[in-house]
Amino acid sequence: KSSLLRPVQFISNNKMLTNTAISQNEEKEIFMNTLPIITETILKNPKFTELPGVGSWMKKVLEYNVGSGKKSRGLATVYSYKMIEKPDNITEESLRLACIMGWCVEMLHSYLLVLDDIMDHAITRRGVPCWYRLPEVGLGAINDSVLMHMSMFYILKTYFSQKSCYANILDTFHNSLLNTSIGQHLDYTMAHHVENNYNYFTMEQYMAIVQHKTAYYTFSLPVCLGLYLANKMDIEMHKKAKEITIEIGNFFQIQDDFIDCFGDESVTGKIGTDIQEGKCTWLAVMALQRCNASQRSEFEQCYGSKDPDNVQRIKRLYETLELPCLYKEYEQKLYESLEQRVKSEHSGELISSTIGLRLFETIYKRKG
Ligand code: GPP
Ligand code: MG
Ligand code: MG
Ligand code: MG
Repeated sequence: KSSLLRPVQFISNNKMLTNTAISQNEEKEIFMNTLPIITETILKNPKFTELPGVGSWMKKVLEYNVGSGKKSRGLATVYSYKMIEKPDNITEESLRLACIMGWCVEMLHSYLLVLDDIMDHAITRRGVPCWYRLPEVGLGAINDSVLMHMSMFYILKTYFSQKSCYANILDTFHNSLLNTSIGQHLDYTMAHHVENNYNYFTMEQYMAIVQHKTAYYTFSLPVCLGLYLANKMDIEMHKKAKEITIEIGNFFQIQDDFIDCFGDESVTGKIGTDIQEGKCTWLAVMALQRCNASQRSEFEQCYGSKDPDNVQRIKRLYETLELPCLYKEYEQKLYESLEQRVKSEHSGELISSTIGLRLFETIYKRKG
């Protein structure tokens, strides 16, 4: 294991010592143990008990779409809460609520993935066929995603409506979804209306896409929820946390783009479609920045094509342009700059940088 991946040793004088005795696997297990509470609560909704056929369909939807996967976002919610909350306030009940909140983020994610896979013509997800590709599902998947989304709000209402931060929590979910759908709109239209004019594939445009479609809901949302769970309402603190989580979330999508092209399907559980779909990815933007005229014309000829030979030519072009190497360097630099920030910052900023570094460590060098 790389020495960079040692557990974050929290600075003891600011009482942010997290329980380093609990390994990441144990944290995941505790989180997983809360899933039955989620399923049970949803299925006990009178709307579903009154119509048992719909209830049993909902059960299938949840079993197939929620619970598998890395659960980065759900776990990030729990980590954030644990890091922000005063150790004396962390109880079994407060941790259970943090896990429930984490599952709400996971449900939002599952809801988005079901729709995203339809839009991206994806084939597999988490090692199994995408939900919409099951013969008994089809485009009914669109409605199933609405069922998941609304059930997420039912969970929030059941467990958090009596809390003073309920309105803030709802607002945070709504804002994240608005951002995500803005990003998804940009992602979709860039790929489908570009008409072989790759002048639109700029780094600025790319950053706007990924910040909206991924960074907000992947890391800003969990950290913001962690702050609310710990009753931290301070606007400045939220602002700082947002800045750093967006930076990490943007990189998370760069990794996703890299893995789509160069990842191992047996690890990622999904078959890449970015080149075929003509997506504005980090690799495509970097390639366009670095290629000469003949490489650019090859790119224009092959990109956005389903022909496996064209896809291979694009992959070879990325390699010729040394993008895998640049990617590794980028990741390393980001890690070092986050470490540096933790070392040099004070008070409010220290909290967000420390959370940022810890979250970054969970995705550093990820393969899936
Ligand atoms: C990830 O993009 C973005 C999302 C999952 C957001 C979807 C938003 C909607 C409003 C539906 P991606 O397509 O690169 O993800 P993946 O590689 O996992 O398919
Ligand atoms: Mg996709
Ligand atoms: Mg997509
Ligand atoms: Mg992707």
